[in-house]
Amino acid sequence: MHMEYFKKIPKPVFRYYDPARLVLGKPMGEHLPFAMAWWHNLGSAGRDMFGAETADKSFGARGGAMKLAKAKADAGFEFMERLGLRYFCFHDLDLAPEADTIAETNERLDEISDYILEKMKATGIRCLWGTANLFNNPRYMNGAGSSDSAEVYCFAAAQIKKALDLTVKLGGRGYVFWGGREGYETLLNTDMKLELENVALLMRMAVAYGRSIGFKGDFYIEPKPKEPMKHQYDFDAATAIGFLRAWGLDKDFKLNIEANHATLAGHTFQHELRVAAINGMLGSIDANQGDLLLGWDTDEFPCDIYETTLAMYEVLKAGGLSGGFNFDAKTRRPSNTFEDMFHAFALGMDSYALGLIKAAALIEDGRLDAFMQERYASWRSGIGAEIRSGGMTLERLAERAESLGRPAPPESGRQEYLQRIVNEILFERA
Ligand code: XLS
Ligand code: NI
Ligand code: NI
Repeated sequence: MHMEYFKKIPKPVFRYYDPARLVLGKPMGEHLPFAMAWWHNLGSAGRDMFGAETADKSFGARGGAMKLAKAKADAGFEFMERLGLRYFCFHDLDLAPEADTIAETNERLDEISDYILEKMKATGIRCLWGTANLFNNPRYMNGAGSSDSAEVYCFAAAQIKKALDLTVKLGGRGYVFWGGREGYETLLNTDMKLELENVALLMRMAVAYGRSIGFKGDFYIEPKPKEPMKHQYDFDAATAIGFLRAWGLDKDFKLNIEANHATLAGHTFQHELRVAAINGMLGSIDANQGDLLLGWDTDEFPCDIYETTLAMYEVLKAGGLSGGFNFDAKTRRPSNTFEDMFHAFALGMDSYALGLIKAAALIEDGRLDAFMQERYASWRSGIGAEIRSGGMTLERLAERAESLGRPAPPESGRQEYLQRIVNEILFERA
């Protein structure tokens, strides 16, 4: 038996998260398939641009890369079990570090994924999604699928192929493309058209390969407007959807929406979720929170109940996620103990649980829906219904306008009334 890492840390007591509690007739645990991000929780130790690591994530391992990789897996499964997390997400190189050759790296990945698979079998913990880290190695400095170099592109393909093998081996529900370096620093040196075409070709090849090895899940694009690149091609949900449709990838892909990426793009999280949902592409969520005073991806654990409520409102309205809620989040640099990791997940899980409870209450209350019904009533009968049926012409509408004389002004949008309802439900009822 390996060592226990977290034995001394008291099991967190959840205030709202109760997987068995029924919300809108479904257990909370089914509404909220939470996942641990391997990279942050087992990898990030607080290094930033100005300072060294503040936490110790060596997990007592000594004597080489594979020892550490296994210690991380041990710690990760112990952590997930203690918290009741049922899923994890990974990049290929989170599991084991890159070696000198592709063959050696793949050997390492085979070994560690065998090890992880055993732990999955023993615990029932599953894989939400996998991905390839196509941003760390210097070879990807100009992008992976969008690199200027065809040779670099081949390396990216090799990594995606192996990451798909791993995702299938571990039974992942999804496979993510987050194009951190797919973008540019300056258009002076960038053939944007060629780069975008190449990214699409790479995704097509990934779909073809994935399906050929039995991957039945969804591929996801995770939009982000910038960072590390000055401009990222998958800027936001609308941009990614347009791209997927233009290349016929929309049947195989959905979106993985990250809260912090939404606000970096100048949108609310709710906006990005709505855009994905109305296009039938809301797949999965990277559940974190940004800092609106900072222009980068701070990846904080979510604590803003107003935001988790509106997010869960969108998720419930969309009929749930085929993916899940991945805490792509890390403790703040000065929160450098194992205990902080438990507080962080308890914070995130409770924030989403409370958000779910409140979103369900908003739906059951019915006043928001009732107002929406009333607001758009003119589209359900008469001229509105005729327009909606698609058979109208501009000429006929112009005639109709003339016959109206002076049209009545539209009704009030009643924003403050609606915001009062949200506050009432958030703060006056449990
Ligand atoms: C970075 C992204 C990354 C993806 C996975 O901003 O959020 O962590 O989720 O590559
Ligand atoms: Ni993310
Ligand atoms: Ni991010």
